[in-house]
Amino acid sequence: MAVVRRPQRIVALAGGVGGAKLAHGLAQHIDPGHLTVVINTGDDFEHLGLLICPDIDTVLYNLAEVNHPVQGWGREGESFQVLAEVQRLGHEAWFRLGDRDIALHLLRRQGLDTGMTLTAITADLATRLGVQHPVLPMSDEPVRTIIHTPEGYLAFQEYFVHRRCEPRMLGMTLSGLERAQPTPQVMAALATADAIIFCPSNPYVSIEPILSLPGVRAAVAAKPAVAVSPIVGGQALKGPAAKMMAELGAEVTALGVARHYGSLLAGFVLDRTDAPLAPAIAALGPRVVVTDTVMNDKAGRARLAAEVLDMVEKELL
Ligand code: FO1
Repeated sequence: MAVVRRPQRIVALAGGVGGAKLAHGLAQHIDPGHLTVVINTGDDFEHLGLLICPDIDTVLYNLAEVNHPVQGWGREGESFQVLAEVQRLGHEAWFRLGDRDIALHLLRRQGLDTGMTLTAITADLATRLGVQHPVLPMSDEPVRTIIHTPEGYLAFQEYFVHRRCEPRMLGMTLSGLERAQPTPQVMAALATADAIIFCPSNPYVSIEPILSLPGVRAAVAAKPAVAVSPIVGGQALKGPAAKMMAELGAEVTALGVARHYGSLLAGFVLDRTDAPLAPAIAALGPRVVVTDTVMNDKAGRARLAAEVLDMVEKELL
């Protein structure tokens, strides 16, 4: 599909596979000068001497169209020889880091060791992968999502991958938030944006860390923002968003998502399955679009992105 030059400047907030899919859809319509993707880094962790940034890499791999086609994260055509050897040498291997993925992580490690910021390293990796749209980590300082469970505090990937999200979530904290700032690049993108899009990412563990950085929520509140619901028919399309919402006492519906974002929203996009909720969401304030939000392939990503952009252009600007 040809890139349609849309004059508006869009900032997409993203984390996880749903966020990467919509970012890829948006990138099919908007030239690199007008779309910036701001990424959650709360899922990041140090592992085997490497800095793993799942949400950054998932967006990079999806924009470069080299992502694993089924799981969404990681590389297509991946092998796991290094991991197998790590396991043979007696180290645990619950985090499935593939060989190609490790190559990218070695370059990230080298960049960090030479004093580059995560923002500069991400821009360099994007260039190497042929990604032209700016992909910005939310912060260059470490912020780590900690999940509170009846068993105690669990680091995010320990909870998410190692424990498969099984422990009940009682709450979360963002370790390091008190020392972290959004990057100047993120603040500049927000300041010059005509509209912000909250991708269909987990509202708690993907979008909330970005909004929690000093000044970000206020910068977003100053612009028209549209959220795409990650909840369809009471289920998360991928990941633990529905389970988390239920455990945190939120209503596990698109309406619950709209309530969570509250007054930040000028627009809301929900799936046809949830059309009966549209009036209640509209009553909260935002303009509402009902459409197919499930992105099954590249064309589906582009189609949903076009609908979101049409709403922004026709109703919010
Ligand atoms: N998710 C899993 O469920 N299991 C894994 O072993 C796993 C490995 C992995 C390696 C690199 C990477 O960038 C992502 C990876 N993910 C894995 C996904 C990731 O942990 C989550 O999707 C995100 O943190 C949630 O947004």
